[in-house]
Amino acid sequence: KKPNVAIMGATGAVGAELLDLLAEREFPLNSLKLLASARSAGKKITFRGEELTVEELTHDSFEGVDIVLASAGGSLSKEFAPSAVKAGAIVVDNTSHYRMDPEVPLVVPEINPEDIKWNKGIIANPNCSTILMVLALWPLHKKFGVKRTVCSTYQAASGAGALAMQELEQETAAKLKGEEFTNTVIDQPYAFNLFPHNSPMQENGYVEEELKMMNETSKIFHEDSKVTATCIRVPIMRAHSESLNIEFNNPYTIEEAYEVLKDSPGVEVFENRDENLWATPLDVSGKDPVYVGRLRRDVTIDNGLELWLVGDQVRKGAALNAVQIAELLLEN
Ligand code: A2P
Ligand code: 11C
Repeated sequence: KKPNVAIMGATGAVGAELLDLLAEREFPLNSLKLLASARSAGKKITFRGEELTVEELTHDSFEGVDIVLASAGGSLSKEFAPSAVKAGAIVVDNTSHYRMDPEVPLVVPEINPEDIKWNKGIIANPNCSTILMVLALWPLHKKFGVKRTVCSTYQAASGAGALAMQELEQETAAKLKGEEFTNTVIDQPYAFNLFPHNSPMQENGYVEEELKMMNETSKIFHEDSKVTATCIRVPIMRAHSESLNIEFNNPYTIEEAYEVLKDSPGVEVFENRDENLWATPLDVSGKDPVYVGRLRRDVTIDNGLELWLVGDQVRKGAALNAVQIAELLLEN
């Protein structure tokens, strides 16, 4: 039987991408319910040629729903996911709220699809920066044994939502005209600027986004992974970039590392060494894979590898990973 699906946060950046992916991948659907805030209730969205009306999210929204794709923010998932589970639905949650809950599997289908089986109604989608990193890290780890990873990110406005993308555009236009601009979504000057990720500062000096990358990787890999991260917000509209410095337990060659990545699901090698051209956010926006390149030996240690990766955070970093989880649910 085809499932009844609901999207929580259907009018947001990830919500729009979820709609595109359900259509593009011909996801089997009996019905599709679009949920958002009261502000959007009544709004029409065309899906596969059919006009659907956005409804206000309430605790009664989940009657008869089999799968909920939740992308409306952590506090709303906290409040509404239990109601969805009570109504008999499985929630694929894109927010950070349930990710580290030991009762909730945290899944990247290319890495730990088997974890879906022990879900108790909620399955968490990892943080976008984590998903992009682990897609490259996992196959290398299986082959050479990763001892330690240092990650630096260059994160786009899309990670902060549709309103942040709009604001970056408006701020850029204003500054080009020499006008004053007051930021309201991102709380500091963003156009022509960059800054450590705008998530809460933790006691140990990391910001929350960095800790998410570190902790989620261990949960996905089912082992204590040594990852340290510096997350930076850059004035890019969409697609996150990351530089990884990886130390392996075992000797490796650059050729072998390329072979591993070429054979890895969800990963594409993208580079043009002769012309010094590598994957950029503009190249990969709207694309599914995580693009890796610039593999080179870290000359300061024995088994060190440097690499560059770029992935569309709204797509594989969020909506695509969630739809892949929903597809696995249907298979099972
Ligand atoms: P709305 O457009 O009605 O505000 P983004 O992450 O791109 O900012 O999107 C957030 C999503 O979460 C939007 O679909 C937004 O709907 C939805 N949302 C925000 N607040 C609420 C709320 N109180 N109830 C339901 N949905 C909400
Ligand atoms: C960003 N990764 O790019 C963040 C947003 O844990 O789901 C997503 C936060 C999360 O700003």
